[in-house]
Amino acid sequence: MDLTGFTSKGRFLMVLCIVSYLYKSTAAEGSCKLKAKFNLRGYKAVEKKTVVIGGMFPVHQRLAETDSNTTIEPESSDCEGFNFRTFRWAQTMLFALNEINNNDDILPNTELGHVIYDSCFTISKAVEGTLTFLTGQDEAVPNYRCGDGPPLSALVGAGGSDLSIATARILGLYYFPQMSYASSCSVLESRFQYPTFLRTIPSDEHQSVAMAKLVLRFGWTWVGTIAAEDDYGKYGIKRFKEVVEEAGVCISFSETLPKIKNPEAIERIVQTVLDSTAKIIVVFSSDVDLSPLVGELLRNNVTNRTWIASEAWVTSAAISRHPDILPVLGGTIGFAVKRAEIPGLEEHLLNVSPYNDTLTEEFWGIVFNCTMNYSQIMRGMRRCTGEEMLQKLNNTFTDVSQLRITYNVYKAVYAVAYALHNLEECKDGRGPFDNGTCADITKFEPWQLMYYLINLRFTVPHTGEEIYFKNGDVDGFYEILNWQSDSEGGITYNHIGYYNSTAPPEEKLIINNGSIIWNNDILEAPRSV
Ligand code: TCR
Repeated sequence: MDLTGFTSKGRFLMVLCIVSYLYKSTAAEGSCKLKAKFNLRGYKAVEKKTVVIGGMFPVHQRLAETDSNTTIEPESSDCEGFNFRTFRWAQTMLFALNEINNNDDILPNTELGHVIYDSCFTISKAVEGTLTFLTGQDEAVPNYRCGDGPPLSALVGAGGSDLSIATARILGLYYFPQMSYASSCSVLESRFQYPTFLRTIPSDEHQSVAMAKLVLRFGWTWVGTIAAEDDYGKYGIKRFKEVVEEAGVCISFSETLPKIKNPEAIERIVQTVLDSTAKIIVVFSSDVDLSPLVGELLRNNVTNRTWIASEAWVTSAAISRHPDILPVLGGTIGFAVKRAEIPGLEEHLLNVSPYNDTLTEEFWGIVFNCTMNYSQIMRGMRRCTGEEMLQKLNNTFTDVSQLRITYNVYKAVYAVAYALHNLEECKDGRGPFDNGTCADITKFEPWQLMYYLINLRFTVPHTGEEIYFKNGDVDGFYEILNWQSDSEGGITYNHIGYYNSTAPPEEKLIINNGSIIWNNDILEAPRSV
C-alpha cells in the first residue's frame, strides 16, 4: 500500500510520508534507484537544503492476529486498535516541524522533512520501521548511505521502552541519534549499551525512588505491586521494591499484567487484590496494559484501596473516563511529567485533514463512524463527506488539557532542530571537528550531529523551559496528582505536590497533605493494612 504523499505549502515543500506498513522491496541497490525517483518528485525544486527527521509513534495498540500458515508467503502484519492519545503525539511532531519550518530564526536555510512510522506498541514493528528508515528500502525514504539524497538526522521515538531498547541497539551501531519522548526505563541510561540514545522524559530511576519516598512518607509498611509485562513495568517496580524493602516495608503481593489478552490472568489478579489485606497498591504500567484490569476491578466493585499511579496512566483518559470509576480509583495518587500549554496546537489538531494520509483517513472513519473506502461503501457503510466537524467532538485526540508526553514530543523535535541549527551555523576554522572543521548540513555524518545533541542547550519556545542533556538524560521532575471528583461525578487531576530529584534530600518530595482526598472521599491518610 503506498502511503506516500507530497504537499507543497507556500514557499516550503514538506515531505509528508506516513509509513505504517513495510514495503516488500528488496535489494539495497534498488533503494538507491528509488531514491533518485524521490529526488525527482520534490527536492530538486526547492532552493532550500533539506534534512529529514524520522518519527516513530505507537499509533495502533497491537498487531492484528495472523494465521501461522506457511503455505503462502508471510507478510508484515497489519495493526489494529487506533489510539487517539498517541496519534496526538504524532500530529504534534508535524505541528512542531511546521512551526520550525516557518520560523526564520531556526535553520533559516534548511527545510525539515519527515518520515513517520507506526510502531504499533510492538517491538517487531519498531525494528522493521528502524531498518526501513536506515536502509531506505522503501520508495519514499532517502537512504543516507546512498549518497545524494537529503541526509537523515535523527529518530524521534519509539514510544515504550521495550521498543526503544530494540531500536536504540540498531541505531547505536551506526552512531545514529535517537531522541525519545516516552521511553523512561532506567536501563536506557547506559551510554555503553545505547551510545546514541537521548530523551526528553526523565529516567524512571527517579520515579521509582519518588514512589518509594511517597510510601515511606505516609508510613505505609504493607503494599501490593502490579507491573506491566515489559521493561517499563519490570524495572520500574524492581527499583521501587529495592528502596522500600531496604526501609523495612513488606510487599504483600507482586503481580504482572499480561501483554496479550488473558482474562483468566486478570481475574486472578483481582482475586489477589481482594484476598490481600494490603490497602496500598502501586501500579507501574501503561494505560493500554492496565485497562483490562480496571474493567475487572469495576465489575467486582473493588473499593477501599489507594492506588499509586506511574506516569503512563496517571492522566490517561482511557482509564479515568471509565463511567463509575470514582468509587474504585478515586483518591489515586500518581506522578506526572511536566505539563505545558502549546499555543496553536489545538487549532492544528482540530484542522487535521482526513485526506492527509492513511492514518488521518483511518482516524476520520473511526471518530465519525464512516468510511472513504470504496469497497466498504459498496458494502453499505456510511461514506465520510470530509466535512464532518472535529470541533463538535469531545475526543482525547483534541484534548489539550494534559499535554505532558505531547510536550516531550515537542521538546524532542526542537532538540533535534536546534542541534541541526548549531551544526549549520558552525564557522569553518572554529568548528569542533578535526583542525577546527565543521560538518556540512547537506552531507553530515550521524556522529557529527550527535556532538551537537550532546552539547545542546536551548530554550523551548512558548514555555521558556531550558533543556540540556546530562549523559543523554534530563533531570527528574514530577508533579504529584490526586484523582478527585469533579462536579459531574468524573475525575479531575489535582496537583498536590512535586518531586524534584535535584533538590537537597529534605526538599525532594513536597506534598501538601491537606489537599489530598483519598478513596471514598476520606480526608485522613489511609493505613496500609
Ligand atoms: N514510559 C513508558 C511508556 C509510556 C507511555 C506513557 C505509554 C510512558 N508514558 C503514556 C503510553 C502513554 C512512560 C515506557 O515504556 O518507558
